[in-house]
Amino acid sequence: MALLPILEYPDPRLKTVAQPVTEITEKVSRLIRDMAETMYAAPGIGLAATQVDVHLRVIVIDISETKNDLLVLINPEILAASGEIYGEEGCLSVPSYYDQIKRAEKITVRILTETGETREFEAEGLLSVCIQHEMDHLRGILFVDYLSKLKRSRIAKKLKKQRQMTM
Ligand code: GNR
Ligand code: NI
Repeated sequence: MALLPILEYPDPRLKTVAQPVTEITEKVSRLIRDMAETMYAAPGIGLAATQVDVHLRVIVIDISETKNDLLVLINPEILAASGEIYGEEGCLSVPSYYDQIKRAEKITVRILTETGETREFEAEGLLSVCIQHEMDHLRGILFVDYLSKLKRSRIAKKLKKQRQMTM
């Protein structure tokens, strides 16, 4: 297992559009294990492959209190979306910044499982928000992209300053 470095805003690699997984190889399985380890260590409730500079449609999520309910989403697709929900979002690629973002409240998702089976399920509340946040990463979108240009430039400036201090 290995902890993977997480890209931080405004790294241009976070804008890369991820490619679908065509075959669940040993390499993909290792990526999933390493992403889970990285998410738990961060700690975070989700992680998209884009954030660790791998541009494949792979997501890991665990919104449980006990951190023992890992969800792996390969090639996720949203089949239906309804309602509206506002939640405070954060992102491991935008450390120490949080803001309210509007999302669909309920979604129907189709994924490929690690064993190569297609599965459909419904999600609402925090899980729904998290899936939408992670799926945005796969198309190169960050939650700060929904904020004003002014807010975004302030965030970029603050993160740059923070990084300078710790280097
Ligand atoms: O850890 C995370 N918390 C979170 C809180 C509200 C909405 C979305 C998230 S995802 C985030 C981890 C992350 O950056 N995933 O891409
Ligand atoms: Ni994120």
